[in-house]
This record gives sequence, C-alpha cells and structure tokens, in this order.
Amino acid sequence: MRKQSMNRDWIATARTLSEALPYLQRYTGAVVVVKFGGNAMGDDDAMAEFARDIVLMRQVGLNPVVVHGGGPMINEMLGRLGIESDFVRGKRVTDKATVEVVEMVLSGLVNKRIVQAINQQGGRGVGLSGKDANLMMCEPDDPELGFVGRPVQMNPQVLHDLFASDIIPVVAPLGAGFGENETFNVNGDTAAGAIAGALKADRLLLLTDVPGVKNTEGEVVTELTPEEVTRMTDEGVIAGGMIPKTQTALSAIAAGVRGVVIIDGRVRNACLLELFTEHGSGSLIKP
Ligand code: X2W
Repeated sequence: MRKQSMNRDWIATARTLSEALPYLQRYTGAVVVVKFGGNAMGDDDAMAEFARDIVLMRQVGLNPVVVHGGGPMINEMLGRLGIESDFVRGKRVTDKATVEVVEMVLSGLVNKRIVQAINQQGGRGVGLSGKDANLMMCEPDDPELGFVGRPVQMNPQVLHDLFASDIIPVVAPLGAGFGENETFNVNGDTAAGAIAGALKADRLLLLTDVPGVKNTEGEVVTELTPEEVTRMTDEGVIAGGMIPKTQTALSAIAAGVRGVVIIDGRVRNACLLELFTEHGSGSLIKP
C-alpha cells in the first residue's frame, strides 16, 4: 500500500534517483562487464543484492555482463573428492581430473546460482561459459599449469545477440581449446578482462575484497592512469594480490576498454555507487 509520509529517508531516496539522471543518461547503451569473484559472493542476501543491482543496470538501459569466479567453491569440491590442488603464481595447477571438477563447479553450481539470483530479481539471466559459441578460445598458458588457458581468440558476437534479446549473460571462466574436446580453466579476472576487451566495454568493474589501489600512505587512489599503475608497480607500491587485478586492467585498456574500476564488492550496492553517483568507489584506471 502507498504510504503517506514525508519521512526524511523517502525524500532522500527521491533525491538520489533525481541526482542519478545524468549518470543514467551517460551510461545508456553502455557495456559494463562485472567480475564477480568467489570471495565477493557471500551469503544468499549478498547474492540477491548483487543480482538486484545487475538487473537494475539492465532496466535502465545498460548492457551488463557478469563474469564470475568461484575459487573457494572449487577448493571445497576438490576437498570433498580428495583431489589436492596447488597454485603457482596465483593460478591453479589444473590436471585432467581437476579441470573436470572446475567445469562442473563453475558452469554447474556457481553459474546457475548467479543466473537464478538474477532471474529471481526479475531479470533474464542466461548462463554460458567461454566454450559457448567459441566465446573464448584458449591456448595453454604455461606447461607447468596443465589445462590453464590463456585466451587467444575471442568471439563476442553471442554476447551482442544476448544483449539484443534483453538477456543478461553470466559467463563462467572456462575456454575451449583448438584441439578436440579440450577444456581450459581460466582465471576469473583474466577471463573478465579478455571479454571486456573483446566487447571494447565502457567499464570493467573488478569486484574484490579490498577497497582499491593504495598509495604509500595507505590511502585509496581514486583515479589513476595506466602509466601511474606501471610506475607504482615498479616501485613496489602495488604488490601481491593487487598485481593480477592491475595487470588485467592494463591489458583490458590496451584492448580498448574505456575504464577499469577496482572496487570493494563487500560494500553494499558497490556497482551502483560506482556507476550512478558522484561518489564513485574504489580506484578507476583510465587513460
Ligand atoms: C580459477 C578459476 C576460478 C576463479 C581457479 O581454478 O580457481 C585458475 O586459477 P575467483 O573466485 O575469481 O578467484 N582458475 C586458472 O578465478 O575464481
């Protein structure tokens, strides 16, 4: 029922919507790739809230694509099956048995959970992996890593077809090989960067569990250029787990993505805050 109220919260809600207009106008038709990592997924409430933000983006005329991870969920299933797993330079050493589990968990459990969450919010989520319509063709990344793929040929037409049908694509980071029946495990950030690059996306949002890129004083840098990222990496200011994120950002920008934002996925409505408010969030890397 409608409530008659001049309560401040409602006034603030109306104000927020009104202030969002220029941002909504700016992003109409924009392609926004959102990397949703396993660590950012959280509980059912957090999943529902993420899905609602994605459906809202679609509703206001953007073309969102979700590229997900699921490292913790793969670890859990490998543990249950008694398969040991090691990481080398942040990537999972993936033998034949492991790649089968990775595909089952990512394309089966994780992908469908996100698709369902989007559909429960009234969106039209459709799940696929990098194998579908040859979206992401891969070669072996490094012999030491087994079936870990490096995307070498992207065929993003299927995503354009889905946008045209008002569908929100949800992509699991697996790639097809050029050999017969070859499947590759691709790091989620790498896959998101490659897909954003192939789409020449307006924005790539990398949701993480840190507030952004920090300077020597430990403060989050809100905007930086690729050159500054390279300098801060050379100086050791950008280090550890942030390096794969910033490297993904640099290669996505080199491929034609207009801006990459490293944001804290634990913050409520992080994507909306970034896209539709003056406030923004996290670190924007942009030429
Ligand atoms: C990752 C794919 C999942 C992923 C893995 O096997 O864990 C490689 O390491 P997050 O949640 O985004 O970390 N693939 C090659 O990237 O998940």
